Amino acid sequence: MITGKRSNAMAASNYATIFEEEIPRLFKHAIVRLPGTNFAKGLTTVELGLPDYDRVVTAHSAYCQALRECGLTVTTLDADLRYPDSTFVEDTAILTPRGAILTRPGAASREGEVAAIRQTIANFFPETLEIQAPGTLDGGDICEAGDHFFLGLSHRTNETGASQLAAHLAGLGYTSSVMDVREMSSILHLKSGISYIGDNTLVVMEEMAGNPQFTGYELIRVSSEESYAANCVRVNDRVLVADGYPLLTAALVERGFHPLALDMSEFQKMDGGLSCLSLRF
Ligand code: CIR
Repeated sequence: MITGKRSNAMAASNYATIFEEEIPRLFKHAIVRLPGTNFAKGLTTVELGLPDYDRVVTAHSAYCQALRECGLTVTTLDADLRYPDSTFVEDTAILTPRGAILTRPGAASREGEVAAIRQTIANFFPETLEIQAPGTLDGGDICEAGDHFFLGLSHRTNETGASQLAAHLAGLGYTSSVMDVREMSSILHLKSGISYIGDNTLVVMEEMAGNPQFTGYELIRVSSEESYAANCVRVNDRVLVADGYPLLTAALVERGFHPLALDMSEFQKMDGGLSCLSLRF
């Protein structure tokens, strides 16, 4: 996407640095985990019925294919029946261009997922930092926006976990700020409500759009009837979005983004969003 702002920057060579900062970082790899046959035994707070396993597998496969179409090499881990929620790999780590931080998921049933993915992450990031007890933190609460990270406090991520992560990120040269979403019963994680899609643009649920921390960003507001779609993912030239949310899709196109719609209905039944199905780096 070449915006007017970016075209101007391209024309003026002394703004080369600004231009570079505006390029969203290029992802080359993704890690995913196949959903297990006991996927429906995972945690959920919504009452949308039980997911259909065949449809889960088909949708997961389409998701992986979309990542490949975006140019990523996908590492696919076997299903892990010990952890029905383990296909939501995003919650286990924060991967940045400057280093990886393993999390400590806030739900007891998911704690072991980190040990199960540790070696795979170590294959790409030889030195990893970690969130330690009593800190808890789910990757779904962490929204990267260039060199700044929004850290969600939720019923999964506690203040200790967020402050440990803030210290780790500061050590890697990133800034961060905390956003408390514990009172927002409609979302599980911060990133259920906001997504950074590059080009200084945040996709934000309408009820969060007034947050002063978003000053200076371009906002794409997601209306309440489409709030599930606020969790979307910029992957190189495309923005992966949940299928069936025409207002957001149109708003993305209008701003020059290239949405790629994916069926998320079965994952939604388990409180899962698009971002949580992969770790991208
Ligand atoms: C859970 O409750 O932990 C899973 N059923 C859903 C996790 C979704 N993760 C995410 O959005 N990052």
